[in-house]
Amino acid sequence: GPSSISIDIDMLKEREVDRTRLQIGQLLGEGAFGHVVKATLEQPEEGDVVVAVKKLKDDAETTARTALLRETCIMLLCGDHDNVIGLKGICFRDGPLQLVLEYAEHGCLLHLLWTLRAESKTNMAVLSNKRHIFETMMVEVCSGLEHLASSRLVHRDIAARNILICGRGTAKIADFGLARDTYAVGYHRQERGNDLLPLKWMAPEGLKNAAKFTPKSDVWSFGVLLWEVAQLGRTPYPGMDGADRIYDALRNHFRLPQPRLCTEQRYRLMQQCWKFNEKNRPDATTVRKQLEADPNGFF
Ligand code: ACK
Repeated sequence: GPSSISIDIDMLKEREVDRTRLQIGQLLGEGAFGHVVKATLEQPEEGDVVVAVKKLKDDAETTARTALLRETCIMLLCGDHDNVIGLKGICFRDGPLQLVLEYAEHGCLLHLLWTLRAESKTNMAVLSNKRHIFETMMVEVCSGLEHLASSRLVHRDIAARNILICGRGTAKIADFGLARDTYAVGYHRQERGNDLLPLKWMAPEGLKNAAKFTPKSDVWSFGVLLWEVAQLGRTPYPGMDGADRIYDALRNHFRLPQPRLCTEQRYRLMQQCWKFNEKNRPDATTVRKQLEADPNGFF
């Protein structure tokens, strides 16, 4: 597979955490090949801190192990940014590989949107009251995307389910399970037959075989994320399934419809993100500036 990314063993050692410093707590969630558990990391000097630990399932196969190692490498290459979930350390000695991640106390954006939708049914005012919170989160995700692009990384799975909300409501990009280093890899084929690919968030160049992903592919997905926010966490393209079907629809100029809860201007921004040719899409910086210039685009 396209696994030409490499990191130095010293980069791992620098970030090593002794696994005996972790007190494992409750399960936070399960992904395709691993679990995420809440834990306390003992830090005698700075004080203990709550973290999220990502680890493989006990029966994980080689492909899953490789995937977690790849994710580790990507997070190391990415480096720290306020709007990317932080890697606090890595456990790799005396047991299976584990990632120690910054804990997001408010969970994922998708769940917040579902809660907001439920609240808005009895009280429409919550939408205008909370508008600025969600506008700010979208600006923050854009800042995170700018950082990824400057590190030549493509996330490939930007979606409300992968935006985590930390203390003081800061939005952070999480789950680098599908991320790629475009500098080292550039071109790669879609993993055919993998039902778990986020087809409804993927740019056409990602839906096609032998596709080239660029940071502009993440801009497409960001447009779908804007749509998810305006639709309070509804699933895009209901009833439309299969990469070929979605690709054909996009090729024929079909796009997600304008949500009721966003302005014309905000919908035009989404449409810019969904230009078929990636060269015609704005970059994350341009998208962020447009969001900042239009602080009442949602709800
Ligand atoms: O949507 P969730 O509740 O938030 O379910 C997923 C699950 O684990 C599998 O990824 C949750 N999760 C992942 N990383 C973190 C984190 N750093 N802090 C809190 N929850 C997390 C995620």
